Amino acid sequence: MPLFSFAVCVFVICIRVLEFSCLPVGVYGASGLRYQVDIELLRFENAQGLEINGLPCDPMKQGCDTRFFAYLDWIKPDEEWPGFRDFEEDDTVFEVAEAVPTSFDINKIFIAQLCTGNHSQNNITLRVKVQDDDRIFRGSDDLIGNFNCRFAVSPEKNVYTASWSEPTTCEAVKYLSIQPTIRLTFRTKMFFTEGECVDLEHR
Ligand SMILES: [Ca+2]
Ligand SMILES: [Ca+2]
Repeated sequence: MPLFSFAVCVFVICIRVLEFSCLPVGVYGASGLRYQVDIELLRFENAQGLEINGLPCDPMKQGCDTRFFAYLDWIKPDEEWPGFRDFEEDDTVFEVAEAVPTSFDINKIFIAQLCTGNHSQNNITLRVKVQDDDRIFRGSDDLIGNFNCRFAVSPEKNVYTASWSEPTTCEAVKYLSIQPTIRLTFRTKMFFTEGECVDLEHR
């Protein structure tokens, strides 16, 4: 691996879920101040175990095999779903171990490091797709909901002064209708950091 690529991988922009692992992505020019964004998916509510169309995820009301895909969109955060890019298999971030219960805490944290000079947007959107995983055995996977978790960029001075925002409800993307009993919540924390400023380019 070229030295430059290695240095970028180690020092700069990673989106991480649970553990730090670098995405095989390119980088582009650096300017501005570097800041870190932490986004935590808090809880998912789907007490009735529904798909987006209002039907039960699986026959006989066996619950939902809930699976979450997510990516952080700071390139086109204000655009409509799905934003900057489509979802990929690698975007899986969380799966429930059991089909029931269908409401549960998630508590998964994303971390990204960005540069103020590289993008003019004042907002960032975590795009989250939630589906009932059926995997061949019970037919095709079913969509439970798509969500835009939007927040404004407002880094604190440093990690010591930064604190978590209040829990916020993600905006459900309308598909014919919206299931009001299905809700996803998140919170954020942002602060300026030391170091070279290099930004991420999505795959
Ligand atoms: Ca199903
Ligand atoms: Ca299922």
